[in-house]
Amino acid sequence: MAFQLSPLPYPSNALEPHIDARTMEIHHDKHHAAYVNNLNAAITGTDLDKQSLEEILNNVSKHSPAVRNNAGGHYNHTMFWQLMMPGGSNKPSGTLSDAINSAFGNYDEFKNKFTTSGTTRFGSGWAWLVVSGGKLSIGSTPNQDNPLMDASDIKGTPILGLDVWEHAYYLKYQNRRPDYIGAWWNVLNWDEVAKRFAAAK
Ligand code: MN3
Repeated sequence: MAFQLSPLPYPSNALEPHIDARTMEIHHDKHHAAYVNNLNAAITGTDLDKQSLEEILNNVSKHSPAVRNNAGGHYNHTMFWQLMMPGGSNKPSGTLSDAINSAFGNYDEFKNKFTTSGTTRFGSGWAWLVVSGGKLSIGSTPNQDNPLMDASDIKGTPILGLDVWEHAYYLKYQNRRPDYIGAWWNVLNWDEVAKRFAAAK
């Protein structure tokens, strides 16, 4: 087995009331598990089973739709769980805060722009904060695409990602994606974003 599903880094009810336990269980144990299983099925017996996830994503335009969707799904969700924590953390500080202010004006402008990127993504996809050439930018991708993919419109190292598929919020928020995004800011782990920012620079 090339790739494995890691457990959630906190109990499934740890993000309540913002993200409910049942949604977390189905999202991790069913959706994410399926991406891992389908990715392994798609690469078994090919030379992709010796590549890292990042290598597969970097050249994804050469691979099948099954590899693209499931490699993206595995990468995106692994990152997504780590980017949340019970109760959230303090707003960004230090060099990350400086980079946000320099790219977007201030924290509130950044938050508005990122929220808009998530609410306006049509259908299923992800909103991203990306580092490229030392600079931050915001964008979104459809389906399970991400900014590491050679096929992506927005490219760079993702340091923050938000799942806006209906499976991420429908049980609690139904069609109210903006309410889900508003609640998600409360469980955001900025320390993890800062760590990824430092590594990406
Ligand atoms: Mn998802």
